[in-house]
Amino acid sequence: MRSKCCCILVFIVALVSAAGATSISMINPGFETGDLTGWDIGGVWGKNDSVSTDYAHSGSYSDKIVNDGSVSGSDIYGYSLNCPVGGDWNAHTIAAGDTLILTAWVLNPSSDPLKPGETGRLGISVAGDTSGWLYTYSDTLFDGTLPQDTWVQVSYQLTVPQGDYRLLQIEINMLQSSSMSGGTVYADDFHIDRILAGSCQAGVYLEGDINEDCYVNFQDFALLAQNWLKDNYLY
Ligand SMILES: [Ca+2]
Ligand SMILES: [Ca+2]
Repeated sequence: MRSKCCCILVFIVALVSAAGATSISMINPGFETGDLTGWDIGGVWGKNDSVSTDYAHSGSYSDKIVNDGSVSGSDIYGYSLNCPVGGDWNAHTIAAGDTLILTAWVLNPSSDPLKPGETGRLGISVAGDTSGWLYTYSDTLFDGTLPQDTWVQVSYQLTVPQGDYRLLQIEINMLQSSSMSGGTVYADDFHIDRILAGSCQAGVYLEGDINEDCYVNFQDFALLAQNWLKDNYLY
């Protein structure tokens, strides 16, 4: 009886381990505090952005990033930053080789639509004790061609490079074209998944996982048994 329980326990542990992907908790990912808690720390981590009730993908609030019509310097873009691990330098939760998948929902409002030349991206920044900062950004994920008044999900992923890097912040930004005024985008419901390096989700399969479903079990054995003692050594 005891050995049977042990077998069951080992099987459960194997299933949990095989899951591989985990969500990284964020502070206020849907802006439902009604302000920029978690996003705007001391007014430093955002620009031309605010929390709005104009639109919401879920709940009552979303992030509003505006083009304020400025045409020079750092005023030509708006952005919002979040530190998913609380900006904790010692939070060694994100290891080199892990893959981070950042998703968010964005909306192009008919009341103030994105203008030609305005582009939006997602960003993931990692940093290390000795490696310094690494800022990475997606290609353009949305622009003036985005359907109006419809929430669209956008996604960007990064495999953390080897070294002492770990995740520190994520970002959404909108860059306006020069001499262009107007154009706003709303963003809501950010989410981050981490895929562990060496996991099945990262495309690494255990030897014997013939059908590559992340488990080595009787399904794989059945596939093996189908051809047991057969050969296709052709002359
Ligand atoms: Ca919301
Ligand atoms: Ca399998």
